[in-house]
Amino acid sequence: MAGIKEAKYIWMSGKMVPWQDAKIHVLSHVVHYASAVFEGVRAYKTKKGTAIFRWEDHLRRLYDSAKIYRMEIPFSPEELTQATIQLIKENGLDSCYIRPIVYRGYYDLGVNPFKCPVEVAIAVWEWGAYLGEEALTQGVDVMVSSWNRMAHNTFPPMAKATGNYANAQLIKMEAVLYGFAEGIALNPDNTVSEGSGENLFLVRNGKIYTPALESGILPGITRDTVITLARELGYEVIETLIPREMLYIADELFFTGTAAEITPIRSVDKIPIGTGSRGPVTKALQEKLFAIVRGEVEDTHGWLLYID
Ligand code: PPE
Repeated sequence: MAGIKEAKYIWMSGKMVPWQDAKIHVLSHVVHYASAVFEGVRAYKTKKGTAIFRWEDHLRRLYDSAKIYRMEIPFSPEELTQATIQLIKENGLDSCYIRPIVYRGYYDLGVNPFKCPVEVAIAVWEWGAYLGEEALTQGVDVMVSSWNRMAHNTFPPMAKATGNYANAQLIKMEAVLYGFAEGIALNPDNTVSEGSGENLFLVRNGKIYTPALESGILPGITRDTVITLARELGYEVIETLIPREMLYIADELFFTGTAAEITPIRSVDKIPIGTGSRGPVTKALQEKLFAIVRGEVEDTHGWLLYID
């Protein structure tokens, strides 16, 4: 049995394919040269039915990632939206993770990707808490990775490209083998970037800091959500370069991401952060985010796309 919670169908370039049959050729360009860009989105159960959180923003980032890699997505945003809604319905899921992926398929090998077809697949499945069930309340223990994040002019971090996750895997494997839940990578200039699959926030003296876009980060949709919500709660949010040692002396630290949502960090390199448990700012932001995604408060930003 697979670790992933299998659903019934996967959408592949226009067709609903049974989960077990959603296959590509082993000589597809993507397998050899990481020629793919993707997204990770969540749909939540609300009183008014299933709602996809910030779908348009994720879609925009998918087309942006493809643009950077000179890939032309052979479907319009409207087509991908309809495909996703239909897929969630046909799989009978009321909350799920959504993984659209755009990849170079089978035609020829060799680095030059241009002749290989650009194909699209979308999968949906149930995915629980990314860093463990207790992580959302108890927080996680993390380390500063010995691996750096890639520089902007190497593998552009703003593109959510599969190749970037070779670096992410080095960070994650090291952390896991050393007994930590996650690693935080520094940039080549030694400022802080992000976790292997999450953005990072820091609270100190009542102000909130997060690495700026030039810090080798993915421009996270949850990051943007948290910046918006924190400002609404009256906090000053500063996007800047963050030196490593700021991590250790933070009052609170937390990760953000579609999969990780808002996950508190309770220690870095075995140094307890603040009181060593989830802090009040982290908790307030979690409560605000969860109330919005579950449709419990008014969706003033138009962030929810109801599928019915
Ligand atoms: N940084 C990285 C490197 C990253 O992969 C993610 C998402 C984020 C930041 C947060 O971005 P956003 O989801 O838009 O707030 N990581 C995805 C899953 C990683 C994985 O497949 O594992 C995710 O959270 O969906």
